[in-house]
Amino acid sequence: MKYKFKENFHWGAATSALQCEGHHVEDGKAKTTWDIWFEEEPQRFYDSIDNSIAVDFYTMYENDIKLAKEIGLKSIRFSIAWSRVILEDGSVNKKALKHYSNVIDCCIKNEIEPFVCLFHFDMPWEMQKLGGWESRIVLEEFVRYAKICFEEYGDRVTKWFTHNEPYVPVEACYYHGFHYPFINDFSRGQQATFFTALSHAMVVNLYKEMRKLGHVLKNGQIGAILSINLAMPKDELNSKDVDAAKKMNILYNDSLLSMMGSGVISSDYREFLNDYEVFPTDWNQSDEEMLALGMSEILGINYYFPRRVEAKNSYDNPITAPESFAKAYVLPTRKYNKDRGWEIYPKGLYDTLKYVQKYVPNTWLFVSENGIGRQVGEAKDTDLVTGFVSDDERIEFVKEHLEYVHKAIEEGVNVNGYHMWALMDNWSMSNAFKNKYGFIKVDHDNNLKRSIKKSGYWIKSVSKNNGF
Ligand code: BGP
Repeated sequence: MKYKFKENFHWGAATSALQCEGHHVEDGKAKTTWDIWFEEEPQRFYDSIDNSIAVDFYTMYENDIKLAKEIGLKSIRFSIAWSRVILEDGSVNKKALKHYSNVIDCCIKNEIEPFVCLFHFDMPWEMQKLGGWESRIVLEEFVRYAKICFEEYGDRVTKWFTHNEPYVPVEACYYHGFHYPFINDFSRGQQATFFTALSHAMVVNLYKEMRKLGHVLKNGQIGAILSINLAMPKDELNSKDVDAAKKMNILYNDSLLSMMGSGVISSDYREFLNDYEVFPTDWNQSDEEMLALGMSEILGINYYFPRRVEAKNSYDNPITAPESFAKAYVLPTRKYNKDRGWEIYPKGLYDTLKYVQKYVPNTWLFVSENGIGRQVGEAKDTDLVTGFVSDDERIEFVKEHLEYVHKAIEEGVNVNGYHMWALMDNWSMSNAFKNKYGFIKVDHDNNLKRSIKKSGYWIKSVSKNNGF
C-alpha cells in the first residue's frame, strides 16, 4: 500500500438538510428563503425543480445511514434545518427535535459518528425578514436555536459545526446577487461577513460554556466548515496579478478563516476595510472580544477547485465585489470537469491545507467536502441493464486528491479525515439533479431507489485498509 493514513481517520461523506431531506411539512417546517424564492421565480431554478422532494433523506435516513456503514464510512455530516426546529411563530417543534434525535441515534447504532452542522444555506424566511446575517436579532435567534440543539443532542454528538461555507451566502446574496435576496452591496456584504463570524463566535462560546457546566459531552468539540478557494495569480511574476490575487484571498479566505478560525480580524483584512472605507458600521470592541472567545476548536475544509485570476486593467471604482480587482483566468492546459466547468487541480487541496495551517497550526482539521459532480460521464458509466455506475473517474478524482492530503499530513498538517461530497446524489441550489456527486446513486425514476456505485465499493476498501 502506497498511502497509509492515521488511525481513526474519518472516512466519510457529507449531506445537507436543504439538499437531501425534502420538505415534509406535515411534521412542521417554517419556510426558508429558498421556498419563497421558488414560489416567486421557479424559472430561475435549474429545470424549475425545487427541493421539496430532494432525495427524501427525511424519511429514508435509516436506509442511507445503513448504506453509509455498508460502504465502510466512519462518519457522516448532516445539517439540522433551523426552519424545522423553530417554527414561524417562534415555537419549538417537538417533532423535528425527535426526528433529528432519531437520526443521531441511528448513526450511533450503525457505528457512524455524526458530524452535525447548524446552518447549511437554509435561512428561515422569518429570519430573513428581520435582516438575515445583517441583524443582531437574528444572531440572538441563531444562538437560541443552537442552544436547543446542544441541549437535545449535546449528550451524543462530539463534532459540531456552526456554518457551512459562510462565504457562499455573502458572495451569492450580497456581492453578486445570484441568491435570494439579491443584494448587490459590498459594504452590506462586509456587515454580513462580520455578523456571520460573530454568530459563529456566540454559538461556539455558548457551547464551551455549556461544556464547562457539564451540559454537553466533555469531549465534544465545535468549529465551522469553510470553503477555501485559493486565488492563484495568472503570472506570479506580474505584481498586478499578484496584488489582485492577494485582495481576492483577503476577501474570500483570510477574512472568515481569521475571524472564525483564529478568533481575530487579520491585519490584512482590517487594513483592506479601512483603506476602502468599508469597515462595518455596526461593530464594537465587545464583538471583537466575542470573536476571540468563539475561536474554533475544529475546522472542516471544503475544496473543489482553485480560483485562478488575473488583474483587471484598472480596479473598479467603487468596488462591488472581490471581482472588482481581478477577473477569472482560465488555464488553457487545465484539466476540468466538463459537466460542472470546474478545474480539477488536486495539488490545490494540498496548497489549501498548508494555507489553513498557517492560520490555525494546531487546530484539528478534516477535509469536509471534495468531489466531482457528473452528468454526461455518469450516464456513460451507467450499465443500461443493471443500472450499476462504474464511476472510475470519481475514484481517480478522489485518489488524486487523497495523495495530496497524505502529503500535507506527512508535512505536519493536522488533517484527521476526508469526507466526500456527497454521501448520495442530491439536489443542488444551482443545478437541481443535473450533476451527481454521491457514492450512492439515487434513481429518480424508481422511487428514489438507492444503489452503491463502484466508488462506494472502492471507498469501502480504502476505509478498511486505512489507505490505498
Ligand atoms: C458546496 C456546497 C454543497 C454542494 C457542493 C457542490 O459548495 O457546500 O452544498 O452543493 O458545493 O456544488 P454544486 O451543487 O453547485 O455543484
